[in-house]
Amino acid sequence: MSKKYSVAIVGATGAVGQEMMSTLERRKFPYGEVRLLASARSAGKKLLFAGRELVVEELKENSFEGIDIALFSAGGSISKKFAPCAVKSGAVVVDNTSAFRMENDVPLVVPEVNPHDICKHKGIIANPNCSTIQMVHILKPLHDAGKIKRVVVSTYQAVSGAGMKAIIELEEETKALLEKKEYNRKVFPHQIAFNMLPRIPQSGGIEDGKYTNEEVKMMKETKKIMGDHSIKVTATCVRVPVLRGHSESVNIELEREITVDDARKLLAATPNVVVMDDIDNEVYPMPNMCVGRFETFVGRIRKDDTVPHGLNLWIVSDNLLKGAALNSVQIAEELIAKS
Ligand code: 25A
Ligand code: L14
Repeated sequence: MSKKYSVAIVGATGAVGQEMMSTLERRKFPYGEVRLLASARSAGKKLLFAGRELVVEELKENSFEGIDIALFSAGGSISKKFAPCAVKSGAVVVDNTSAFRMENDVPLVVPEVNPHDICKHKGIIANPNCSTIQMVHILKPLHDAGKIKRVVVSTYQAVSGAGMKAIIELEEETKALLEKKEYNRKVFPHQIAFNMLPRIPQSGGIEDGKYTNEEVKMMKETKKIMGDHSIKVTATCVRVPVLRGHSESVNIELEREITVDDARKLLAATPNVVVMDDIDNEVYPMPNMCVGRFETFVGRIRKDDTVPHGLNLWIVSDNLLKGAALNSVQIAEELIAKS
């Protein structure tokens, strides 16, 4: 009989945790025991997994006994405190937060881009930022073919990136506005319904000349994942009133020419990428059609004549899947394949 792995999900009741559970099932991950962990608020709650009811337990330092793989998605401070406990218990941690991503001995992995980095882990493997994952998934084959010198990206990010409470805020605020009722915001600093916010808050900090944390993450993580610190990246990250699915306008400047046709061919041959590029017939990726899908979608591929070897692209993916839960489960699968 093939080996089964005990899996813990930290933050199981959250927007990402729920997708981790369904992704383990959908991909027929070789799980044995599945342990659902969350805060004391959720302890005792029953969640359906693979046709069985599992009881959510409160996350504690000794929660990881007998666990092989721990998937974390309960925020950076929880990971900082509890990931070392999981490692001490003998588990390998796949961490979905920004807590360890830029640390030297923590691999930052997108399995289609840098699977070889996984084997360098010392107990923790980091899952990159959602906007970065879908961008590098598309940029890697173009970089290999023509060496990317510079990237200018603008994101259009769904509210689910900010968790379950943000999903509820967009729904309730939209309803309140349509019914001309009062609404008391709890998550976003301004109205998000019928509006957009050019700031993705994360731990409330702004680094490096007023770039937001999300923008800085895209700029730094791209270099680490692609293993090339010479790529220049500048980003503007915007929250839009979409529930699920991040979109990105990406402009790249290459060292060598790649024609639009060749870019389409390279991308169509890339695992888990779908090219949807036929503007005359209204075919292009949109967030509503990527919900629940595992792939990264790309379209609107155009030559940019304003620089020597420029291309414009439009990239869309489900931020809770490729951007979070799916990428984490794929990392766990690679880990097993390499062990
Ligand atoms: O710190 P970061 O990295 O910046 O991340 C911040 C947030 O971003 C989400 C995630 O939110 C995280 O909290 N996130 C992280 N990485 C992400 C990624 N890659 C990401 N989002 C997208 N992509 P979330 O809402 O999706 O998930 C939160 C989960 O974390 C659990 N949690 C929180 N504090 C915890 C904890 N688990 C253990 N110990 C702690 N101290 C959280 O579980 C959830 O699973 P929960 O038990 O707190 O509650 C979930 C249920 O309870 C309700 N609820 C929430 N707050 C309250 C509440 N009910 C009453 N009062 C409250 N104050 C929720 O409705 C939910 O049903
Ligand atoms: O760094 O709020 O993984 O949309 C993912 C969700 C950053 C914030 C991360 C959001 C977070 C992002």
